[in-house]
Amino acid sequence: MNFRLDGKVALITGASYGIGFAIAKGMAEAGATIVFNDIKQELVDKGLAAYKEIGIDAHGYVCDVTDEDAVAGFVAKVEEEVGKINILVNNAGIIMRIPMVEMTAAQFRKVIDIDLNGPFIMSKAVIPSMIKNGGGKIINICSMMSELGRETVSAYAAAKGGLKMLTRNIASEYGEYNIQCNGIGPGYIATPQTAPLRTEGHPFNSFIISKTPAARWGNAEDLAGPAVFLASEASDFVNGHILYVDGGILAYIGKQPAND
Ligand code: NAP
Ligand code: GCO
Repeated sequence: MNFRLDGKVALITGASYGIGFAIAKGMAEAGATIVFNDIKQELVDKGLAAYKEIGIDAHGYVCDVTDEDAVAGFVAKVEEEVGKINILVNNAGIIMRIPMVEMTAAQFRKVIDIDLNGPFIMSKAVIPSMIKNGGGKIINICSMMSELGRETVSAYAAAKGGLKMLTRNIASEYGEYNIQCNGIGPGYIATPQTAPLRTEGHPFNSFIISKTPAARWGNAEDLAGPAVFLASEASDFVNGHILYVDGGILAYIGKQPAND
């Protein structure tokens, strides 16, 4: 079994901070060279400084994952400046929490564009050279909302449900080229994205803890081990799978009101 990533180039989208940063850190510890992008130079600079602080010599680029031409240029530049991309993690994503009937079609499209079209655009940009190189790993960051719905997140759930099926389709279409495409479905993780739900006294905070057998929010670091596994040779026969890393949420009905 080989869980090491020595000599591999891993591109993690939107990884200046949050889940992407923790996954990149885990992959760097396993030996990979880290490349990441973000939409603003300021965030790329912040990310580069944060990686440097923990001893990682990462390569950061400005690129919007929804811009097909920019992505093609970005991937070509990475291949020229860093090397062939062996691992792609489609992590960049946004959420808008708006009741569906109040949401505009433009807002809905924006979420779908970043959370679903982005992974499609990034994946199609790296797959041809993965095929030429004899294989590769694509990891799509899905969600509880790939399986469950809740009030206010219609666009996000539609995008993450779609991302689950894009994952299975990439596995189906390119598995014969030794490309494994799997998803990670994080539970509720303490990052800037969920900060508005975790404020002191917010009812959602205790709601999530009561829904999670682990009785806590996840940390971004909880995703690192599963991501390294799915990026390594140890998972070479795992394809089209969504690995839920949720402290047990999907297995659980939620805390009973009284223990009887
Ligand atoms: P986050 O803290 O908001 O980080 C997301 C990153 O993506 C940010 O750096 C963001 O940059 C970047 N980004 C947004 N739009 C982009 C674009 N068009 N092109 C390139 N980069 C872009 O989110 P997170 O909580 O770490 O989540 C990371 C991923 O995990 C997302 O796909 C999210 O949906 C998913 N997820 C999160 C949770 C959770 O509980 N936190 C659970 C399940 C799944 P800006 O700061 O400029 O927006
Ligand atoms: C929300 C949350 C979620 C999580 C995550 C769950 O408002 O319900 O932000 O959607 O971030 O994706 O897995």
